Amino acid sequence: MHLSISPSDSVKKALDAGDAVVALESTIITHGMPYPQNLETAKSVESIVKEAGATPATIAVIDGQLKVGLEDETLDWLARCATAAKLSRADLAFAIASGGTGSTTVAATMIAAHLAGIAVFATGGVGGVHRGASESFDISADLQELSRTPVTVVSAGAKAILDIPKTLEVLETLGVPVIAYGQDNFPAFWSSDSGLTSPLRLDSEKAIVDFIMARKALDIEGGMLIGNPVPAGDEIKRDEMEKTISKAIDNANAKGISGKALTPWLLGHIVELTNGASLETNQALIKHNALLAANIAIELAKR
Ligand code: PSU
Ligand code: MN
Repeated sequence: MHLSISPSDSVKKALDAGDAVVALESTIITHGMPYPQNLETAKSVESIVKEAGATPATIAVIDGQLKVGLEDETLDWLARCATAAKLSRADLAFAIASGGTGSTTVAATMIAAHLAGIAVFATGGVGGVHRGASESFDISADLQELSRTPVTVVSAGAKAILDIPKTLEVLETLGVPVIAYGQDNFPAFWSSDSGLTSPLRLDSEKAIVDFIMARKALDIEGGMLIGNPVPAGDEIKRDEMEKTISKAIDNANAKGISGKALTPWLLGHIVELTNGASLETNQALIKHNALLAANIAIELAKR
């Protein structure tokens, strides 16, 4: 079987010219935010990347085709599609082989980006070790992916619904560099500060690209995780968020929500519990990440 990636015209042109391209995931569109905020956010994230001087490549599987860069109509359609599967490493190829349609998580977006030749990717928050993982064994495939696929992932940290200390521990075990951007502490998605010191800190795009190049020169496999703190004006403080999160997790447990459904369910429920405030923060942080990712991709394209 011959797998063809289907890059959009603009992505193909940018890749052929060696210009800066930023990969974007689609699970945040189909499972991470409600319509129409999901579409508005996806569109403004693409505009931010373009205005910064890079080309956005939103990734998804549509009718068995691995799309790298979505046409406006397709993005519009996907944002309203209630039946798209959530695809990670385990099921990306399944969707392609069976002609299915699905959105890509951080793990699956990294695989597709690397295949297409894209080295930088912007998301909201990566998956990680869930609270209670010692019982549930629920650890996102995003972490393993970071250890094997050479893509730099710009996030606002690990979602605070996770066990962040254990997530950092697993990343260290897997040899994944974790870098806080412009501060000492690792950010916690809705909050700029997780209360935990980040293993590494860098303060400029140039320093990040120097690090990417040094890892390449040493032939070290895998990607790296950048934690870009949510802007101060958009954050929800950690203490305030923590109350909402424990309530949401209790409700998820009471309803028996688990597996792939857990992250989307919690995100949706937290939007309800915060009367939409968490959604606004989510929108702000992903836009902020898109800009940093574009600047890293532009710096990388110069080398
Ligand atoms: N960040 C968001 N919203 C999301 C996600 C991340 O702001 O919906 C998605 C990403 O696609 C991430 C996935 O890869 O959640 C993690 O899911 P899980 O915990 O099931 O691996
Ligand atoms: Mn999981």
